[in-house]
Amino acid sequence: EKKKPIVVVTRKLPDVVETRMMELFDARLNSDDAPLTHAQLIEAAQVADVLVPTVTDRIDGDIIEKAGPQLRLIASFGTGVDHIDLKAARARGITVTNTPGVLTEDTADMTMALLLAVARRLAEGERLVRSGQWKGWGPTTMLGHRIWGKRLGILGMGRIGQALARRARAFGMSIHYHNRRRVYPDVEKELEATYWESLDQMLARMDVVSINCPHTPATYHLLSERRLKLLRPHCYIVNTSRGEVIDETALTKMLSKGEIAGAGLDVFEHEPAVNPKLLRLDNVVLLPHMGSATIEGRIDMGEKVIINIKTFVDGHAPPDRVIETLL
Ligand code: 8YV
Repeated sequence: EKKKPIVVVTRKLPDVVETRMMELFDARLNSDDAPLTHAQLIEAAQVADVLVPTVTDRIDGDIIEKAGPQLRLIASFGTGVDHIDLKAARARGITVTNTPGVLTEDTADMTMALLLAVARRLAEGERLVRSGQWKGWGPTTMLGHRIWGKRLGILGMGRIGQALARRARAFGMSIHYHNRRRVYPDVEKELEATYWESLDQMLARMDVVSINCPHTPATYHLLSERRLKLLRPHCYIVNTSRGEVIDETALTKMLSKGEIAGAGLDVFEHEPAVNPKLLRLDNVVLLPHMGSATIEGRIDMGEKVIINIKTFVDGHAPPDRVIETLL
């Protein structure tokens, strides 16, 4: 019988996923779920045929350089691949895969939840009730803004952007988007979406802006201080993509000064660290990177990782190979 590939998994995954991995592979699991240190990741890369990292493992050039020659595949548990040095992997002939598609709807749900939460002051209201300070209903207390009839600008009209657009339309919002290229005409038509070739011009006209693009060298601080200043003061920002796409320091400053109405953030520039000034603001809703955190989604992600590994070790092209030049 062929020797089973050594698959090193860096974090605790759902039981069903781990059980299946143990059946199929020589799986080395991390039962205590503590993120691996840089040194531990190097050790892992020296024994693994396949490495299964998550967003919390920075697989940099150093780790890839020190990996043993047996490491052929990095099958990431997640869709974003900004934690992996793709160039270094390619230079070493290591294939990289991710798990696109299965967390689209969950992430779009969470984006919609954040959008509603920030515009309708959900977290603030909840804090008020819990504090015991609620003095009762008043006609002018806890007023937010309606989202019905408002313009949503989606930055990044991929799978998640489109799933968000479908939801937002059901809530009566009009859809605007900026993307490197226009989406297919039938998709644009279905979403009744307006394409803005100029991001700057779109930003200046929106009521809500949602970040749904990946973090790549081209999107790092895409919402720079200059661009944030184009937003109108009543605009809300929602981010379920990656913190690095927004200049968090500039955003925090503008939120404190009321130059932007509010923000719903599921991701941060230096996770798990959060700018302490953000924590003091009432007009923000802050979540601990839980956009795709559903039991069903995590199992689907695990299954996708398994299919990618299995296909690869059987000598075929894995379905979710990441090609860095396409990002
Ligand atoms: C995951 C994510 O929780 O897939 C992504 O890109 O950010 C999240 O959905 C995480 O990445 C798992 O590694």
